[in-house]
Amino acid sequence: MLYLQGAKQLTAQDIGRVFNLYDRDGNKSIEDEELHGFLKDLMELVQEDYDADDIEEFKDILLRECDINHDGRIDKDELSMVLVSFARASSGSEGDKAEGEDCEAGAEGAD
Ligand SMILES: [Ca+2]
Ligand SMILES: [Ca+2]
Repeated sequence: MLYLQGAKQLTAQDIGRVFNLYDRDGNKSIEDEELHGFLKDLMELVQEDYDADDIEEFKDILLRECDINHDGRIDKDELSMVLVSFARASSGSEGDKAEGEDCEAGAEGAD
């Protein structure tokens, strides 16, 4: 949570830390329950009131926009795009943000 809140000045190290935090079994990807936990934390930052359906919907959007290799998991590169685009969205106008597209643009300079 704390890492995500400080997302405006993300470094590769921060991204690595967030990744390790959520990749609990250490298989280099965030999937299933790990992904669910990650989405839940993100959801709490943007929305006070949410339910399981909101998380499912959020997951669909996130995987559609940021799961570049379409394996249904989030690897570190993909996570960095999620975080960068999320940081951008949350530092700009709140609420009325465009979904998607920013993800791929965020890939540049992520390394
Ligand atoms: Ca994992
Ligand atoms: Ca993936």
